[in-house]
Amino acid sequence: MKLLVTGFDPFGGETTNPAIEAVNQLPDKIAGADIVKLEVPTEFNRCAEVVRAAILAEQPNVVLSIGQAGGRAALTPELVAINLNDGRIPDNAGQQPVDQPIQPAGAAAYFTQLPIKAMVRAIQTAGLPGQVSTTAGTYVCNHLMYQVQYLRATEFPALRAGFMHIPFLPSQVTDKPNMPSLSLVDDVRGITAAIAAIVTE
Ligand code: PCA
Repeated sequence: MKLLVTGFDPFGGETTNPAIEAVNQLPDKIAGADIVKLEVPTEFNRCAEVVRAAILAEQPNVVLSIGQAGGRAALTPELVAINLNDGRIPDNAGQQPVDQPIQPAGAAAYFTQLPIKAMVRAIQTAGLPGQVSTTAGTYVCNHLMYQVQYLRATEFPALRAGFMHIPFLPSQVTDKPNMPSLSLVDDVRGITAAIAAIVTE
């Protein structure tokens, strides 16, 4: 089995993104499955083009995308992606779509094919905070989760795909009062546990 694991680059004025930091530190094999790592730009549309090219090149069985969700206190596998771009802030290319469909002819929403409850149980069993999330937001993360599902619906029917948001790193919250964070070591442990659940489920 081969998993393509993607991580977003820093955005919104941050100098780091725990997503790509953690993805880069994942082992090359988890529970016997091959792990291919990919950095993706925090840009509407281009993030999906980069992932599509990697799917074509690597032919993964599973795509798991990771993004930062500042304010969350847990590793949160996402249930659903919705057909909406609504940026609170511009992306890294200066684009800020508001109230726009991602795919005008696409479904209103797609559910993940990943075993998100088993992933959450694995994260919790590793001694880390994990919860199912029922909203990936309306920014670039939801956009990428939706676009990969749209690719599955239109081009890669055998693919299973999903998304997981992770908290800020401690270094990102030094000046943010009452803001939760999780260490990079714990991010890597939690993502590894979640991937093992995908592989063995
Ligand atoms: N988080 C943003 C986009 C990139 C990232 O890591 C989001 O939640 O939409």
